[in-house]
Amino acid sequence: MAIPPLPLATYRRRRRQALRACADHSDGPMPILVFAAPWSDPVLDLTPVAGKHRQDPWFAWMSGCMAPGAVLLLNPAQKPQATLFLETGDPSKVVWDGDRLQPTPATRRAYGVDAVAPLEDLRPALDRAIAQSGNRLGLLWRDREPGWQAQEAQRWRRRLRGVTVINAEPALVPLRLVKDADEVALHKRAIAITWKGLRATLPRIPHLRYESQVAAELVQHYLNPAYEHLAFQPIVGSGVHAATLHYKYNDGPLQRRAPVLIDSGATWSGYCADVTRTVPQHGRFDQPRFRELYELVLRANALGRRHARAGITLRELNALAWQPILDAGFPRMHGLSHQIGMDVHDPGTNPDQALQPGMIISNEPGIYLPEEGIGIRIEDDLLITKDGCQELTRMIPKTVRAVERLMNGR
Ligand SMILES: [Mn+2]
Repeated sequence: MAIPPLPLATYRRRRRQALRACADHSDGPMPILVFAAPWSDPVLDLTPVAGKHRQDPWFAWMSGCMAPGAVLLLNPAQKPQATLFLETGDPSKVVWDGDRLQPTPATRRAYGVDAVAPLEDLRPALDRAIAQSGNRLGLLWRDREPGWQAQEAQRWRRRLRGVTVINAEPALVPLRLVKDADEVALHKRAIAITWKGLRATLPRIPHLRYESQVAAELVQHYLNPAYEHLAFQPIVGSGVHAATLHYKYNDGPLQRRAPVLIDSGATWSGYCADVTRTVPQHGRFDQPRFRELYELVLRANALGRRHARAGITLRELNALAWQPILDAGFPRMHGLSHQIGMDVHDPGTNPDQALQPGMIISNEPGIYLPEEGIGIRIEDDLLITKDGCQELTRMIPKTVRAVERLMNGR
């Protein structure tokens, strides 16, 4: 049984906060139903090595439980308040599919929920909870990505005719924005793994021939410690591909002496790192145009770091950090920052909300000139503090000297 990565008290607090936030958001308490990711989901299954289940971030956030196909029911009207329903499977199939998490007292204690039950018992418990809360139910799905969650929600809506079903996600998003010290520690571990991968892979680039080889070497390092997931499929773009913002093919040759842009991240216990470095294929910044633009992006990145602090909004931070790039006549192609957490783009990135201590945001200015075969982005992860920020990715080289030193084995 996988142990929840955070103290059980944290999950209990989150569930209490979720019920309260949902009640405040829609005039009164209602039960909340949260779905784990199904057994196999092509959107969530980011591991190129087949098999490992990646849990839905909302379900993991509330339960710490990795079981696929499980459902968590929070009923504010009675005890047990939090019940974990598990897909127990067919005992005769264990030899084919392996053992599944069972609703036993040990499971209940391990996850700190009030009760555990087989999935078959969900319907009566749900009907009771809905009846106790004025015929209302909160479900969680992402409007921005129509995936299995939205389909599951639709299915339940059809089944529960006459029940008012709301999407609880908007009410709960603020709860995930500020990370506590335990979460920051997990994020730091994801970054440490990412650094290990980059440290091993960047010096290899002059000896490799294809973008796919760079991606493969990185992935090997990211997946190795305890077989964790990738935060997302790495982007490795050479030359004109480095100037393609959402390049995802990684199937081109490494152009000699051209920039190689690498945007990637490991995870640890569900928390994502998100780091971009852009390096010269041959390990030297000796192409004047690339070097000049690189220093410009580095300046913007430094401004982002200098001005990131509690109280500033992302809109204000964008205006300050992009200035040198705009002054030099290049367009702003994307935002400087997004929230990072259990999703690499954590929900709740809002340009007009003041940053708070405990938020983790990206700092990722860039210049993209496809016609010149140059794309440059330098991305770090910043932890917002009371009077500034901590650059969590500061050990990963980015100055011209430090990158050249790493790539040339010095
Ligand atoms: Mn990013």
